[in-house]
Amino acid sequence: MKSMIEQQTGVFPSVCSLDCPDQCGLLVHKEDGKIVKIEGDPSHPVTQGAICNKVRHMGERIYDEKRLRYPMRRVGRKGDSRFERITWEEAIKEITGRWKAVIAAEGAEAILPYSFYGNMGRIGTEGMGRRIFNRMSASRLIYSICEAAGSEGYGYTMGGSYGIDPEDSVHAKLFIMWGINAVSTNMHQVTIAEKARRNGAKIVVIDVHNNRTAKWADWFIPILPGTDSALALGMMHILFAEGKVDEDFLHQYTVGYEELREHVKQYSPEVVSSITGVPVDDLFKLARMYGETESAFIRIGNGPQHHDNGGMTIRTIACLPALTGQWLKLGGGAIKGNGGHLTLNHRALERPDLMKTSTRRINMNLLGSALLELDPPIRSLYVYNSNPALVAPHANKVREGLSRDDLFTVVHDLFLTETASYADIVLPATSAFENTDLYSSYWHHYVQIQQPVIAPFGESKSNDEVFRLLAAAMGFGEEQAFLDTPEDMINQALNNPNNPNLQGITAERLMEQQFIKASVKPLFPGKLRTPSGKIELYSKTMERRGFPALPTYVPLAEDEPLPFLFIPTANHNFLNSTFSNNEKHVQLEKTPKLYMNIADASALGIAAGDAVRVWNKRGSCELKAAVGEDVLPGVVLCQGLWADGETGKSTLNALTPDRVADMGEGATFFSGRVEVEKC
Ligand SMILES: Nc1nc2c(c(=O)[nH]1)N[C@H]1C(S)=C(S)[C@@H](COP(=O)(O)OP(=O)(O)OC[C@H]3O[C@@H](n4cnc5c(=O)[nH]c(N)nc54)[C@H](O)[C@@H]3O)O[C@H]1N2
Ligand SMILES: Nc1nc2c(c(=O)[nH]1)N[C@H]1C(S)=C(S)[C@@H](COP(=O)(O)OP(=O)(O)OC[C@H]3O[C@@H](n4cnc5c(=O)[nH]c(N)nc54)[C@H](O)[C@@H]3O)O[C@H]1N2
Ligand code: SF4
Ligand SMILES: [Mo]
Repeated sequence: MKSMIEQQTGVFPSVCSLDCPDQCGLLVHKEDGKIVKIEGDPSHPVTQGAICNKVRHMGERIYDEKRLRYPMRRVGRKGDSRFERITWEEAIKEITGRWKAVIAAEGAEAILPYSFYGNMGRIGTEGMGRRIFNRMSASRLIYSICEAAGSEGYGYTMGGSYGIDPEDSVHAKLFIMWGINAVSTNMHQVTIAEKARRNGAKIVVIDVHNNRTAKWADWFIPILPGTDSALALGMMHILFAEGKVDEDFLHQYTVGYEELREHVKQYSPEVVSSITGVPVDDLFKLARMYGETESAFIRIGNGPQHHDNGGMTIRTIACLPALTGQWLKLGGGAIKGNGGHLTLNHRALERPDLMKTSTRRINMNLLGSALLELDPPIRSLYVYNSNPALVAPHANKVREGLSRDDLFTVVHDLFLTETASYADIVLPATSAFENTDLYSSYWHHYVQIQQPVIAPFGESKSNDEVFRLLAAAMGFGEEQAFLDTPEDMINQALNNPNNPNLQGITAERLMEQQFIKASVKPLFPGKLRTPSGKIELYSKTMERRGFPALPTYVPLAEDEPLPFLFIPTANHNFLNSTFSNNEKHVQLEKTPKLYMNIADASALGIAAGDAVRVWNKRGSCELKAAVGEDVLPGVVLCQGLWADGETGKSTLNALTPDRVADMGEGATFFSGRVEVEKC
């Protein structure tokens, strides 16, 4: 049979590669060898034929005239975006030549790979790339930019990234969307909630922004940023006080509920209201709603954990379902992330055993200081699947680091991103539709495969191919780890003796079936992967590590003493910075806005539509004011990681702090303070 690439016309099954929980099944329509339409796969049980606007317009990105076609070498100053065309042979020779010299002079720790999940394919992100840098014993990256703080926090309570099957949430009667803009960032959770709503379910949104998701809710509860743990503790106070807890469940499946009962007495409705800005009556209403609804589901988003106290906040919210025994009710419980259920065999995939010595680990949230301050210094940076000049905190510091003349930087991407403009060598990447790869969602329970649908664009190559060329030129090409094919690696990753959920799923079966549901069992009745095997309301591990053992409200760290807390979050039509350089998606978003409360705007003489400057000691941005009541006084908020554009003044991360959160060395994008003035 002809491969999908060879078939010039037809409809081909595929999977969305973007860093999005929905991980949709797709149908890609081709005519004369070109993608002409992308739609949701109607046979995929979660996607059910519906996909987002972003990916319906993905074709425009795949064939965007700005896409990189061949390798290039820098000819201008760093950041100037002036390059000349070179061949792949020249590129590989130059990169490995420089690496060999760096290793001879200063050791391989002077080399730092920097990557994230611009393409969620496990082979492209965690396969050959991890193997080659392990084999070289390069510095190791800590992948902490996204969910690290919340995952550690949730893990203390629940033993790992384990929640319910989102397909079961259709049976819930109450949805609490807690700090997640799901209409934009998890659309199929919204579809499922809509179905439940037709059966009488109510939808509550707790957020700092009256955004699309808040407007869709039955009840929107605005909250002051970084105070969510206080709200959850206030709910617990009322649930215990009014006898709305499930004593049997607490007794059987939790540890520390008696300590918690005493501990939450201090979080009276009045105290909590003054911390959170949520009125006392609303607090009672919410707690009673939660305590009295037979099946209540909490979808915990990224918002609350991108703060200084993010880990503790998520750890605290994660305790709520235990109080009312929700985990035993169909559709009840929570999802923060579900990655734990689909854990692959990372040792087999990434081969940490290839490392000769244990090398230093570098937090990706601190890229600026890593490049400017580390001793011994980083001499070479290799970036793929990520655009740190836009997405990493304290962007001006990152760019100062990238500007270093003595830093040899390679960027592999589909576009000449802001990061690539600082590269010495730029390599063109294939899109996900041009590769073979394995996909496992961090929300639903399906494992999926991508097989190439179209031929590589120009001279572009996949991550996997580039790392093989680099490995060969480094002299590792004949070692087995670098001979494994993508199919071998998929099977190695799926063969995880510690995860029975994946048993029987193989590359061959995926090629036949496209997606396969892992056999995930409900969490309860059962034993968790916490030290006690139970839900840890009281955590001895946390105590040992210097945290309060019980869930606690910890105020945000002190930033600069400026009037506004600045929340730069995701938008509807981009995916992080992906699409921010594609005309179609930019048109849909129009312009970067700064949402502010009318009381604050009036005091500063700012009207809707005015150009405003937002600044702090880290940097400044120019945005357009959106004035109203969508955020509380004292909060300003924007959406979308905008490309530099003409003015180069909309890099929101120029303002964000590179402090790390309380847990997981996570990012604190939403805990910075700013001043605002009319331009
Ligand atoms: N369209 C689109 N979809 C995406 C992405 C995208 O950029 N665009 N990004 C993808 C990625 S990588 C991720 S991690 C997810 C993230 O998706 P989400 O989990 O939705 O995360 P965010 O959009 O960062 O923030 C969620 C919400 O938290 C709110 N928030 C901020 N601070 C607080 C707080 O202190 N308390 C409360 N209660 N709310 C707060 C924000 O207003 C926002 O509405 O989405 C993925 N999907
Ligand atoms: N202010 C603020 N900053 C944030 C966030 C926020 O909410 N607010 N969100 C944070 C979060 S949650 C995350 S996850 C990070 C995401 O940060 P990143 O992971 O850096 O995400 P993207 O901006 O989408 O950049 C991915 C890049 O990978 C490239 N790419 C795609 N596929 C491939 C491939 O197959 N090979 C190669 N070599 N490249 C490829 C894309 O073209 C794109 O340039 O951003 C974080 N930054
Ligand atoms: S970005 Fe998310 S919602 Fe859109 S197609 Fe991809 S997985 Fe589905
Ligand atoms: Mo993320």
